[in-house]
Amino acid sequence: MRLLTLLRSLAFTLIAMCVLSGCQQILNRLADSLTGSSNQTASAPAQPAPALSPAPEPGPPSEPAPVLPTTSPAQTAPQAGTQVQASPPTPAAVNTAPKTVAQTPAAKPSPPVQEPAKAPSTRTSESPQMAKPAPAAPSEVAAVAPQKALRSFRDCADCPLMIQLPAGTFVMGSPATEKGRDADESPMVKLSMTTFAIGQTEITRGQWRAFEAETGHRAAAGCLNWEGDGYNKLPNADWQNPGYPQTDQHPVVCVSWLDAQAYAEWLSRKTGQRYRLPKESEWEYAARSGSPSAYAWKEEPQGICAQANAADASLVQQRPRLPAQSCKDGFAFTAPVGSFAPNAWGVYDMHGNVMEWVGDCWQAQLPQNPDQAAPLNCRSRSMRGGGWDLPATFARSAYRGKASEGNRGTATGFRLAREMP
Ligand SMILES: [Ca+2]
Repeated sequence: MRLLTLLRSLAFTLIAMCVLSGCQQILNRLADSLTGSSNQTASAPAQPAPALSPAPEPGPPSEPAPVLPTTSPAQTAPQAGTQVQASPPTPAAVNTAPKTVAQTPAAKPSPPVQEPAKAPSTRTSESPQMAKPAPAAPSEVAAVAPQKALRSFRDCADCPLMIQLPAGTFVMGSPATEKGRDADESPMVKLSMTTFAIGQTEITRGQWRAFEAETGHRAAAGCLNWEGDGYNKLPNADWQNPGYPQTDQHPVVCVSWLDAQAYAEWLSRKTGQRYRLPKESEWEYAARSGSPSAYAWKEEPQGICAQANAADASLVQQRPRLPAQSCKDGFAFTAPVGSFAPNAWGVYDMHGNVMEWVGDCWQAQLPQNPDQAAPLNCRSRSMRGGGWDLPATFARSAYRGKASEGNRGTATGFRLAREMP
């Protein structure tokens, strides 16, 4: 009886729970608990979340590889285009290209121009120009140098004697092998000369005196004197009193390029002919008179005392500080014009005695086209020929000096050229 009562109360409880919370779920739970089976595999824990996180990790190492090739061309392209169009490929080439472009124009001219003097390696750069003409010159000029046939003339009684030089070719400048030469005697150039006349001698003090008397031109006092280690201006020195004795047969000194220009213009007006200072090319043509060597007489400087008036032992007795040849030429200062033998064309004192003004503006290199008009505003003028105050090397045919056109010097004079109609 008691068991029956217990069953009845259990059944009653179940019915009541069904009513309150849903019979189906309760029945399912009851069945599950009785059978031990499970349908829960379809719910929460089966998700693959742990498998996703390792997947992106292997990605990062491989990422830079595809990125690099695309970014580097993008960076180099604009540089190559704007700076140097010619060198596209590597960044290194792009960076260095602007430097090389900037350097090349400056670097090109300097080697052939500046270094010829002593470095044997640089001879090769000049040899094509030098080796060719040097041997050719003597025979060429020898063919046009019949000394006795050269015509000489004066355009007036007091005018300088002029010698008409033959047309011909010659090589201006000195080879790298010439002793004592300077870099500005390069590059050598072969020139064709038309006929012209050049003064047989330097303009003398007597001729200058006549010019000043006739024109009223005055070459001012104040004359530069070579002291061996620099120039000293002698304020009271002038062409009449240069600081050493002269006669009217000596070359005039202490005259500037501008003074000489005035003399040439006066003589041109006086004669109706075209007188002027010789061009550098004309001066050297006349000095060489067919000789391709350093001096017209084809000898080394040791022999200069027999040929020309340079700084010598006579001078050292008067001016002990001046470098000089050890031989004696007999003249401490200027010599009367024509004291030494003329060259093959009958022209005197192209080597030594006084340094001679020429018409050209100074150029650091030999002018390759001497007929080109000179710059209008040049202040430095070329000078040629050495002088009584300088050793023989300055008297070489190719030696080039320069000075301001207003300077006057105790060893500076000039001679004239005349154009032939
Ligand atoms: Ca002398």
